Amino acid sequence: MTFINAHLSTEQKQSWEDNGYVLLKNFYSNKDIEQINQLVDQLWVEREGLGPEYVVDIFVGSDNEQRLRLAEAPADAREHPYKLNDLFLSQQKIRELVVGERLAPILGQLLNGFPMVCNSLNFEYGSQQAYHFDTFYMPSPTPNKMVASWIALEDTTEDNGPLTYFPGSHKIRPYLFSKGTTHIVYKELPAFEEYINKEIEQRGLKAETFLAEKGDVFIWHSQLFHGGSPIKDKSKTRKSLVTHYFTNEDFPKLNPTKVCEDGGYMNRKPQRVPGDEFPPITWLKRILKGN
Ligand SMILES: O=C(O)CCC(=O)C(=O)O
Repeated sequence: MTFINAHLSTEQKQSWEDNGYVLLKNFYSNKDIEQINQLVDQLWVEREGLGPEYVVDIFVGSDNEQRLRLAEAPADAREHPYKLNDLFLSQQKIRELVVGERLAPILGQLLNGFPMVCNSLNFEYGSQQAYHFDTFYMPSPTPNKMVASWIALEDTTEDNGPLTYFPGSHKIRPYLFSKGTTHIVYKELPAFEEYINKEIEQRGLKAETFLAEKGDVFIWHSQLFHGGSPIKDKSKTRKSLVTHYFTNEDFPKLNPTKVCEDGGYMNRKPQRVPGDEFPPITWLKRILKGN
């Protein structure tokens, strides 16, 4: 399949090549975004009646971090950093935003393939996640056949934990851990850090932060080194929606559910929570093995 180059401007294509990201300013309207914010509000209110497909990580970044079903989350969990996982599995409004007819052709162009959502994360606060490559967790079978979109569900400021990244870091040769892949081996992080710090210094790369406006969409390359800045004012929310995509071509046995002509999503099981019975193999490993 060949994808036409009709959706991105010359500057945006240049930014993808040079910096490893594309910014789509004011891409979604206030109305589009408010639908998502209202949906999240409604899910929290009605959570006790929700099914097992609603999985949340609560108290993220603290000693009390845990993964559980949203139905079992205590009300105060919403006042601290959390990740509401994979709403695309059940919510059409999320699918339409993350891989609907407006965004899917752009993702397809960047991936040169049929974009397929593999996971989504709704944040209400900054993630404060350490700098990382997404290929630590979701390496695509074919290198560079994965991208992520970040949709601003409200404005970002210096205080509420903006997204941060090193433009140009996607050109750094991917670090291979001892298993010969980019998949993270935690005890080898010190060696990785030595490698990446040296690369960043030699290339003169400088971290930038993205002060987003509600409705902006930022798309990054799977090898862009990025993370979440510390939240300076803990009372401030920073609502955002992050989605990671593979291509259908990389998973020929999968039959993604189409959201529009140009994109779809993996119709897969929700994430396991502690206590679940099914075998101790993650959905991603199952998919990578082709079953
Ligand atoms: O939104 C953020 O702060 C970072 C999210 C992120 O790094 C990710 O989901 O890969």
